[in-house]
Parts: sequence; C-alpha cells; structure tokens
Amino acid sequence: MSKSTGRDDEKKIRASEQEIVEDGASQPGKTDRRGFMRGAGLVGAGFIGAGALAKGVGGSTWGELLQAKAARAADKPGQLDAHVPPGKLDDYYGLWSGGQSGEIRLLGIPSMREIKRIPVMNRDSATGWGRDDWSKQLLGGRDSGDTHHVHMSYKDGTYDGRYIYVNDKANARLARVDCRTMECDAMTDIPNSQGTHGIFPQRHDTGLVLCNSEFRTPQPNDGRDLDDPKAYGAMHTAIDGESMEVKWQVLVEGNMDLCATDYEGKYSFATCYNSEGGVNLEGMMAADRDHLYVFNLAAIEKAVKQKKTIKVGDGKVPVVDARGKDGPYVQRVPIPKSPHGVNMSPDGKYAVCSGKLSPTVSVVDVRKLDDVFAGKIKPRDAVVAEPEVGLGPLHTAFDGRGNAYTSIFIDSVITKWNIDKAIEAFDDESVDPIVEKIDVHYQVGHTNASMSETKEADGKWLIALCKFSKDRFLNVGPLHHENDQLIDISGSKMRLVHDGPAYPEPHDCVLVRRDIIHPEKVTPRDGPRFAFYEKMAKEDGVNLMKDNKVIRKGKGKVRVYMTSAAPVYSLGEFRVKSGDEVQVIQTNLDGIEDLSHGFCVSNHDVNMVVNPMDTRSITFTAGAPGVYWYYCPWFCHALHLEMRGRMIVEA
Ligand code: RUQ
Ligand code: CUA
Repeated sequence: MSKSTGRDDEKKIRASEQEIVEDGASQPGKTDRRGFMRGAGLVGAGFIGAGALAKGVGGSTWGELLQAKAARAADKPGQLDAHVPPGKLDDYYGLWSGGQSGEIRLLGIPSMREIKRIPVMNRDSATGWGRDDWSKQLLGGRDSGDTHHVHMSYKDGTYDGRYIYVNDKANARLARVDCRTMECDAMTDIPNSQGTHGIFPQRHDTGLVLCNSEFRTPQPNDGRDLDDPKAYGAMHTAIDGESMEVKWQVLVEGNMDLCATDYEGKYSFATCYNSEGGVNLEGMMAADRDHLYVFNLAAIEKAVKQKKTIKVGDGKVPVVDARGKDGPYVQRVPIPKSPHGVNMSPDGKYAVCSGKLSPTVSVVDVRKLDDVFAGKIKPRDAVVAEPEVGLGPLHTAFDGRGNAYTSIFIDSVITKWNIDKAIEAFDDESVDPIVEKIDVHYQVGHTNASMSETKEADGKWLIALCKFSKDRFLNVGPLHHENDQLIDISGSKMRLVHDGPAYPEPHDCVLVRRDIIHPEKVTPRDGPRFAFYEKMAKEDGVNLMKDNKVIRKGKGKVRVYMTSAAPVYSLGEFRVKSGDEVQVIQTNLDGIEDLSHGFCVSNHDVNMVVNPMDTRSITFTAGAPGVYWYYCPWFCHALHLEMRGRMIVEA
C-alpha cells in the first residue's frame, strides 16, 4: 500500500468511529469531557453541567441527545486521500471495459490515471493489434466490437490475478486477457447467440465463465421462424475459463441481460427483462414482473453427461432445453419490472436485482434456492427484501459492512442502503433502509466498489460510471466523453472526489487490489502466440532468437526473419518483388524493461510493436517497384531515428 491513500487515514477514521461508539455507549454519570462538549454543542446549549445533561436539556432525554450525537457523528465523510503524488503507485487496478471502442482499459485507483489500453476487439495502430498475423487470426477478420463487462478469474471467492474476461456484445464473443502480459490471448465465438451481454466467472474457482444472450433469436437461426417471435429463444452459455471452449448451453424463452454467479459454484443467474417475448418496446414492457433466471449448474451438467440435450445449429455444443416452465435446470424468480443488474453480496447470501423500470431492488436470498428447486417454496418466496431506492436502479456494489450502493439512472444518484434493514423493512414499513443518496453527474450506469465482486469487499472506493458528462468538462464537440466519478465510501457519508472523462463508451469496471496482479516486465516466450511463431520457424529451419534470413516460399511469397537490438535491425535491407506477399517476423532481443521496438514500413499500412524478448509477425503486399524505408516506431535509444532499413522492391 502506498502511504498516499490510506492506512493512516483509515486508522484515523477507525479511531474516530471508535470514539463515537464509545461515546454513545457511555453512561450519563461517566461522560468524559469530549463527550460532554459534543453533547452540549449539539443542542447549542453552551455551557451546561453534566448533571443537567443527565436530566435532559430543553426537554430532550439523555437517549435523544445520544441519538442526535450519533447522528451527527454518523455524518462523517470518508477521509481517504485520492491524490497519488508523482512517483507513487495506486492501490488498485481498475479494470474498465471500453464499450464500442472494443478495448479494455487499466486505470490506477484512486488517481483515476489511465495506465494502459488493451486492444481486444478493435484494431490498434500503436501495437498493431488487429493488423499483425496472430491477432488477425484471433479476430477472424473482424476489428470492431462492443465490450461491456470485465471480470477477473477467481479462486476461493476472490481474484486470482490470472485472467481478465470480457464480452463482445456486437459479435457474440468472449475474449480473455492474460494478466502476465495484459494482452488478449484467446477469443471464443459463442454459437446460437446474439448480443452476448452479461458474463460472469464462477467465483468459488474459475471454472466456467457464464455468458448471456441478450437477444432472442430463432433457434436455430437459419431462416425458419423468421416471423414467429414465439419460437425465439436465448442461450445461457458455459465456457471453460482455461481452455476457452464452449461446454454447454441452456436454451430459455426470455432474453437475458446481466449475469452473476454465487460463491459456491451451485448457481448462476441472469436477469430477464422481456418475459413477454416482445419484439418491440411496448411488447417488452407489458408485464409488471419479469424474472431472475436461476440456473442449477449441477443439474445442467448432469443432463449434459446423460445426453439429455437437443441439437441446435451445427450441433457441436450440447444444448439443454429449459424453455417454458420452471424445472430442475432453471427456476424463474419474479422480479419487478424489466430488471437489469444482478450483483451478489460479498457474504454470498444475496443476489440483488435492480428493477430498472421499477424503483426497487429485489433481494434474493440465495440460501433459499435449494428449497425453490426442491419445490418446497415458490420462487418468489426467495425474495426477502424489495427496498425503494429511486427511479431507474441499474447496478449494485457493496462495502463489506452490510451496505449496498445502487446506481440510479433517472435520478442521477447513488443510493446507499442497508441490507439487513431492507430485510426488516420488508415486513415492517416503519423501518427505513435508505442511508444516503449522493448526486452523480449524470445518468449513472454501472457502479462498482473496491473488491466489491469478491468476499474481500473493503468499502473504500466506489466508482460511478456516468453515461452523460454534459457540462463537467471542456467542450470538445458533439461527441461528449463519459464521466467516471470516484467516491470515497470509507466514512459513514459518501464523498465525491474525482471526475474522470472516459472515451465512449465504457460500461463496467471492477477494482482489484494491486497485490493480486503481477504482470511480467519482459515477454514470457510461451503460450498460444509463441506456438504460432515457433511452428513457422520450424518449417523454415530458423532460430527466432538469432537468425536473419529472407526465405522465398514458392511463387510470390517471402518470409523475412529479423532480430533487433537497440538501435539496429540485424537486417539493414531486404529485397522482394513487387506484388509479393511479404511476411516479416521480428524478434526483439533486448531483454530490458521498457525497451520496445517495432516495425513500420513506409506507405504500406504496416505498423506494430515488438516488446522486450517478444516476437511478432505481419504480412503485407509489396508495392510498386522502388525503395521503402522501414523504421522502428518506438523511442528506444538516442539513435532511435537511425533504427531503420530499406525494403528494396524490384519489378
Ligand atoms: S450494461 S448500464 Cu451492458 Cu452492464 Cu448496465
Ligand atoms: Cu528501436 Cu526505436
């Protein structure tokens, strides 16, 4: 932990909270001086003796005074320091999705500094992602996407620092980032699906990554049932988080929005906002209640094993048909109305569903779900609270102290509410579970808090990802940035501390303690990408670490192997023929931290990075006869500008 954010401040807060508790618990006769002064200050009574206080002042009883005192003390905003001075490191990695930019971003929290952009579904000129051979193959010719939800792999209910998963809503894919290099290393197409939206890894151990189709489509989608929306359905898909293979799918009748998993590996969840099966707005909003789908993973896997499955599409993936009625695979908990987010409390007890078109959140007690599946209680009986939190509730975060924080889109607030009180309030209207609301700017979508999606939720920082920034930043034209706000939730009162412009349109983030993630500083030469280069090198009898060779591969194809070490390419020139398909395979022999080279060929749309000890390859067609300089685009040495060579293109 850096000194800047925290421990000391936290101690101070704890100490002051301690005082408050102790004051509150002290007896009239034992009032200490500080307690007395606070009490006196509270009623504005000036100097009064302890005896007078004990008897009550101005008609107030001692109990009332204590209550008022506690209330004043309870108004204490968090005292965390969000300033991270030059040279100091942040306490958390913020993993951000990038929306239509197709990328993932890494921010430092609490500074909100954007440290890295990880291209995933997009093409990136700086790194060559989407242009170099391996990423091109991974992307399968597509270079746009829509990343919404980022989550890290888990072990025992908390992050294990190995992988980051992200969905692509645009092209129904799940991608994975290897945290050793913070590069995308795998991408899986999800069959029979459109609008892959909510995803969530299993939390007891990843395990599976569950993915929801938001759009209902004909199943199979091959031209039949075009005009019969009743026959449409959507898939809840399980992907192995290690092999990235699609394991199975469950077909349901409704659409599925957000996804969550429990902490035990028994259940996964999906909110359904279109139980009506509508294909237009009115149709989708007709019912007063929609559903939380609860998937019984053991029962589904048993059905898959016993081949109680159906064939959809190419039939490569086993599909469990759970359309229609509640049964052993899926139970539908009625939730008002068009619910959006579903988030698990860090104690593993409650799945909190946000009503979106209902001003409520519904708290589902996960411990009751066994009884629901056993038919002992009705699905709706698992709902143990439904507090009113504001207009347009979307997502909920937790502080690990029993409080929940729900983003409220229409009201533009974060509502802090107490879970236990909400449960009490379900039977007793006199109980008010709402603790506080704080304005955010504006129209907040997701919210998340430090370690909130794990059992180690620590209640320090909360992020409000606001969809509109309006007037919060300098005017930069019609396309506004979004506004990611940082809120200190360590005190009993929330405190807004930072506005952060975000390039459109990131959706979600998670905050991971920095001691969990340990990227390498020099490229580890293993994994599927290196298997790809090694295969090539073996074919050509080349040692990637030392050979510099131009190899003609039959008619019109040339492979150019070259190494680089600052500030030179080992190949100062190479010759090809106009129209040749040229594949350059470059290895960076510099094993020094922060010493990237790259390869850019003038006037050929070729540009990529090659990191320390990395290899990359890129393929292009040699242009008209002439001389074309290739150069290193990354500042690597005092003679960086001299790091170049000639591609000589013959007629
Ligand atoms: S969504 S603003 Cu794609 Cu996560 Cu809720
Ligand atoms: Cu190598 Cu610049």
